[in-house]
Formats: sequence, C-alpha cells, structure tokens
Amino acid sequence: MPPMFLDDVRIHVRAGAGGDGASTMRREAHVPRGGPDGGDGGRGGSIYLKVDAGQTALHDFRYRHHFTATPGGNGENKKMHGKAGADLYLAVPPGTAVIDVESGALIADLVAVGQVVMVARGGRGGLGNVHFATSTHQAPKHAQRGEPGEARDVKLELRLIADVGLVGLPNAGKSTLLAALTAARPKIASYPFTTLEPNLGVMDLGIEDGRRPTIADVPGLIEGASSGAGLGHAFLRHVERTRILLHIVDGSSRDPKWDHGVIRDELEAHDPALLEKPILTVFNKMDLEAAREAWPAFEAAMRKAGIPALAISADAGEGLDELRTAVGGMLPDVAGLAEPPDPAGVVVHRLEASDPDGFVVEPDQEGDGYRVRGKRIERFAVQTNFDNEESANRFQRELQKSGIEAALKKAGVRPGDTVKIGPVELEWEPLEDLR
Ligand SMILES: Nc1nc2c(ncn2[C@@H]2O[C@H](COP(=O)(O)OP(=O)(O)OP(=O)(O)O)[C@@H](O)[C@H]2O)c(=O)[nH]1
Ligand SMILES: [Mg+2]
Repeated sequence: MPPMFLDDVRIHVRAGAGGDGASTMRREAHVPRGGPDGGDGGRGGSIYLKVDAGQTALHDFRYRHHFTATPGGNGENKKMHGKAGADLYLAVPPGTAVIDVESGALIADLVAVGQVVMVARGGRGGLGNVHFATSTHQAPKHAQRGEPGEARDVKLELRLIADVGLVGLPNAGKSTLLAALTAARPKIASYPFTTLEPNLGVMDLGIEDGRRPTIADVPGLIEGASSGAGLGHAFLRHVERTRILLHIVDGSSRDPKWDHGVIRDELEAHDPALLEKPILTVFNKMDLEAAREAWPAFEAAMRKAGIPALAISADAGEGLDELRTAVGGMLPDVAGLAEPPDPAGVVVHRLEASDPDGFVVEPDQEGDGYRVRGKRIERFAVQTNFDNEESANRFQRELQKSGIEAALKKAGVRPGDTVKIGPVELEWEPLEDLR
C-alpha cells in the first residue's frame, strides 16, 4: 500500500448554472393584456477552497474527486427571482497550492488560516422578460437563459506550514522528540518508517514571550530520498516551508557522522536552499553508552564544519531546556512568527484570482480585518461613491450577488470588522437581503 498521507490530488469542480429568466405576462382581472412580469434566474452556486486550521492533509479528497455546486432556481412570474444556488466550501490545510490543470497556472497559494479562494464561479442567472420591454415592444417574450457554471480540473499540492521541521534517518528519534516538546502523541516504535505521515505539534519554548512555534515531524529520510527512494521523496517538500530545521541523529548508531552526511546530501539534492536555512544538529539518545562515547568526536567534527550541534536524550528528557533555548534563538519574534514562513525553493505568489470576476478573501496582513482581492470587485469599489446611498447599495448588492458576502461570512467576518477592497476600507455591517 502506498503511504496514506495525501498531499497531492486532482479534483474536478463544477459550479452551478444560473437559473433561466422567466418569460411570463401579467394576468390581472380587468387588464386585458398585462405587460411582461418574468423574474430573473438565481445565480448558480460557486465552489471555494477555504483554509482550515484543523486539516493537516488532503484527506477529504481521498475518495471524492468531483464536486458540484447547486444551480440557481428559474425566475417566475410576478417578477419573482429564482433562488441562488448554494455555494460549496471545501476545507484544505494551510500550505495548499491550487493549480489549474489545463493551463498549469497557479490559482492561489493558500497559506494563512481563513483564506478563501473561488475555484469555480457559478453562472449568472438569466434576465426575465420584464427587462426587455421597450416603448416599441411592450410585451417581449424574450428572456435570457442562465449562464453555465464554470468547470475545471484543479490540482491541490500540499506543503506543510510549520516553523520547525524535524529531519533525520528513520528511527533517529524524531517522533520521540516531537512528543517530548509538544502535546502531540505520534506513534513511536523501535523500527524504521514508523511515521508514515507528517505529525504537527505546538511547542512551548519555556519562556513567556507569546511565541508558540509549530513543529512538523516528517517521515524518516533515507539515502536516495531526494530521487524517490523510500518514503522520503514526497516528504522532503514538507520541510521546504519551515523556518528552521532540527536534524536528528541517532547517537547510538554505528556511524552517526555518516548518518548525518546522508541527510545533508539528500536535503541538498532536493533543494540546495534547504541547507541555507538555519539548521541545528541534535545528537540524540545520550542516555545510551554508545552515544555518550561517540559524542566528543561527533561534536568536534560539527565544530570543524561550522554546524551548530547539541546533545540530548529525547527519551529521558535530557538537554531539552538547552534545545528549547537554542530553537527560541533561531526563530523570529512574535510578529515574525505571525507572518507565513518564507519558503525555500517555492515562489509565493500573491493571491490573485485568475479570472476577472473571481476573488479571494483573506485575513488582512496589516490589520485584524479582511481583505478582498479581485479585479472586478476592486474596480467596482474604486468607482463607487459611498456617500451616495444608491451607489453604496448597488455595491452591497454586488457583494451579495458575486458571493463575496457569503465568502466573508464563511471566513468569519463580524459586524464592525474592517473589510478592505482595493483602496477602499469598509466597516462590515450585515446586509439584509437586498433582492
Ligand atoms: N534510548 C533511547 N531511545 C530513544 C531515544 N529517542 C528515541 N528512542 C527510541 O528510538 C526508536 C525510534 O524512535 P522514533 O521516535 O519512532 O524515531 P523516528 O525518527 O520518528 O523514526 P521514523 O518515524 O521511523 O522515521 C524508538 O524505539 C524510541 O523509543 C532516546 O533518547 N534514547
Ligand atoms: Mg517517527
């Protein structure tokens, strides 16, 4: 069986079609020939991806690869509009890159919890015949059909987002160390390849400075991992986005120095930038005689190579305070930790919706509100005079129709929050149903 950790999937998303506009004529007693009264079709439901802190893998996509949002309802007589189709939100873990399969373009690189991106836009509803009456043609039968929903194949690629990455050969004690430093309870066993999927934990640095770095314990790497050997291949990319690496070496192994070199080589072969991250070598299993004997020579070799190293026993809890202090010194301060880690070897694209009507809702980097990005809505915002009530209402309706309001709600917006769209800053008020 292949490893069960799911970090690379292809899905097909199909948004709902817009409902058809109605072609109906008013019927009233005493009015022989009423005018047109066909209402508009509702917009089709759109499909969004939303970053959820609770997810660490793409498990929700293991068995389901097709996702469809519901169509909008058809318009009816008496100018009744069809109901909008329900939007579909799919939860993905932080660190999910979203790629359009056909063009290969990166649609979004979802790194922060709460980010929402539209991947398939619901079709617009057709206009009812009530819109087509003119002075010369007062009883038009014409009504528009709804627009089809957007459909596409999307590839999701996960690169875990963690502050600290644990790397090392199988059995070195990575999971034991994760368990010693965090509340995570990964499986630990005396055989290699115990860990089959990354485990995440939150670390207590032992000082009250507000920092709560996350650690990722990835499956053991072996020689050749960078070219596909063992389970390591797919996992190397999960350390691309960590800020620092702890390189765990089994001090009781036959040749700790050789073990150390194997991992350095694999990191370099995968991406030379990995070796440019701050790396601390952690010589483990110091409670064992063999490790204690090997440590002086190992330490000397590290010093000679200019690689920082310290010795611990993850099992006995020795040297962990020193390790916490060292890790604390290698990481940025609270504000720095709040920024997504700078990835090595992966380009972080600014979230940019690919189609002009598309949009992205994300927590504001500069404040505690939200920011909405999208070509059309930003242009709309710039062109709206918010002092004019009618114009402001028109803008609100646009937020509703485009699904942005729903996406903001999904992202957790509350009344009074600041919502930035282009250069415009709005204070969020719940919109009543304006239609
Ligand atoms: N004596 C001793 N044994 C340890 C220490 N740390 C880990 N071990 C043992 O080493 C074995 C492997 O530990 P794990 O934490 O599962 O190792 P791992 O690096 O996560 O291994 P993989 O998941 O296979 O890559 C287990 O039997 C642990 O109990 C230590 O400090 N001292
Ligand atoms: Mg493990």
